[in-house]
Amino acid sequence: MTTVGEALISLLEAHGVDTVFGIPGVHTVELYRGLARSNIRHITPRHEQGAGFMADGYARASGRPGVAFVITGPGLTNTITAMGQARADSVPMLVISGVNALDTLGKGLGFLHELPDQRGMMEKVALFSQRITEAGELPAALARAFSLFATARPGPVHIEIPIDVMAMPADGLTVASANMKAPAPDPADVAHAVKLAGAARRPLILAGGGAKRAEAPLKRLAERLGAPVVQTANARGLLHRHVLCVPASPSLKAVRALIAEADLVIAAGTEFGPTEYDMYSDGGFPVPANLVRIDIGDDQLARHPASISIRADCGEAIEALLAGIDKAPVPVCPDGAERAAAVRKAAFAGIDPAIRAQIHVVETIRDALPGSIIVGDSTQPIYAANLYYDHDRPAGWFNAATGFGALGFGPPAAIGAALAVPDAPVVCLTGDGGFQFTLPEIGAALDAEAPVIFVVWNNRGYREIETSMRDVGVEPVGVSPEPPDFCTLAQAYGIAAERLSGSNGLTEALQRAKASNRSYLIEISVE
Ligand SMILES: Cc1ncc(C[n+]2csc(CCOP(=O)(O)OP(=O)(O)O)c2C)c(N)n1
Ligand SMILES: [Mg+2]
Repeated sequence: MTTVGEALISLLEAHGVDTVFGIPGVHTVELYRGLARSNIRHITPRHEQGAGFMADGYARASGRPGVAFVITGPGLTNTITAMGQARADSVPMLVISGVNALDTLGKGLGFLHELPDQRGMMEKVALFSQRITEAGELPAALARAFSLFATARPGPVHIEIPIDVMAMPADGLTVASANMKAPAPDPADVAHAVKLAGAARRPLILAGGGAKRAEAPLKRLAERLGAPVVQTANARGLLHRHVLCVPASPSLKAVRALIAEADLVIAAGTEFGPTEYDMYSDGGFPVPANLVRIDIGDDQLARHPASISIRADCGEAIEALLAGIDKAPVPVCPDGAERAAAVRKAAFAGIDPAIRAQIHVVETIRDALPGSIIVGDSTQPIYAANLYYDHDRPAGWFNAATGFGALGFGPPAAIGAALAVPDAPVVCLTGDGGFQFTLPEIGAALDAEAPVIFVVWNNRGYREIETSMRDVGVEPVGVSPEPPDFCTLAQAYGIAAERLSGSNGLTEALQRAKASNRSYLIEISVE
């Protein structure tokens, strides 16, 4: 006999899942019956929030959905923060949890791990939450999740399996085919956009996280139009060192001026979120007159109306635009590269010198470890580089400092990234405060042989928050939690560690870390 739990594992394998992040409990032991015999690798974090963030980092680094297995009740509530982050950043994540036996649900009898309405709670954060009440429902539920990940803006999905259902017979279940084809761009919309491009003299491209796997067509479009490419944090790594690359926040004055003077803006895979476009809450983002939006999500397109809304995968839509542009008399903007260079210079010059020094720390990491994935937490050098920083690898720069902004994201997300892309060096850059949220996950990095280099920016407290208090005349309170001795802690876990005074010697320390081929911790003691 095959049980539902065993069938679930086979179906996940059939959907291409190779890793799950989870903490088992009595409510999920039946999920592990099939796992032990499968080709799926199981990674055990130290807390379910870590499972969610690892799944997130895995997905962002690889483009493949991240999967978590958690128990009902506290296992799932511990995962919600990571699901909130995945929802905000459109990250494909499948969370599979147990739930108590079917005939006990909703009665409030006080069974172990019971919540009043687990699915109702999950529906508020997940794209959908579905309970499996009999074996036959499982293939379609999974197909629904994987199809959504591929054909709309992705996000977290929750499937719960009651403990009695997990053990039920499920012989003969086969995988339900999921529609994985993203909507194709409407030819009339594309033709309309090509016409606008034909009339434009100062075109510009805004690239968001939705464009990060479309570097080749994006580059061709930028070059064909002579259009500077402004990038949100989630797009960084595209067009590294290209003459048209503007790796700078659309909240910066100089970048906004460039956008304001554009007579055509093509926005690819960006939600115009205020933490990117209005970081200083001054409402000064210039709404472009001729705006062509490309997005895979119709709900997202509806939120910010545009002259033309193209619902499609960014890469496909850009290819379609290029095909149209090649057939039409569309001019190349002759001074795009010149204007991009001027804006890069002005944007960087407009940033406070202390923040520029923090950007330099991130550049030092990039240059010491070419082609690395840098996963950030909410700490000063990450905020700084989100303002201005040109990463050298598409999909190689991500953090939770924008959007949902969950502190503690960095360490587990970096572990997920390292497991997803084993040939890239992976660096987690975290502050002393954020690191303490998820510090025990360094143990999971060691177990999983994920050679993450943890770089801790230790300024002894929640400095960015302290600054925010001082800026508005609030006497700082609650912002100086004393950090532990991170190096001794790392060593207690069996992880080599070294402390630097400032960032001097960072390059050499990173090279030692990389050469060790294991997890490693570098503490930057900030004066
Ligand atoms: C879950 C969560 N709690 C609280 C915050 C608010 N918060 C944002 S940054 C920050 C301080 C982080 O301190 P640290 O990691 O040391 O970075 P620093 O600002 O000192 O560089 C806090 C408390 C948050 N973003 N997320
Ligand atoms: Mg700090």
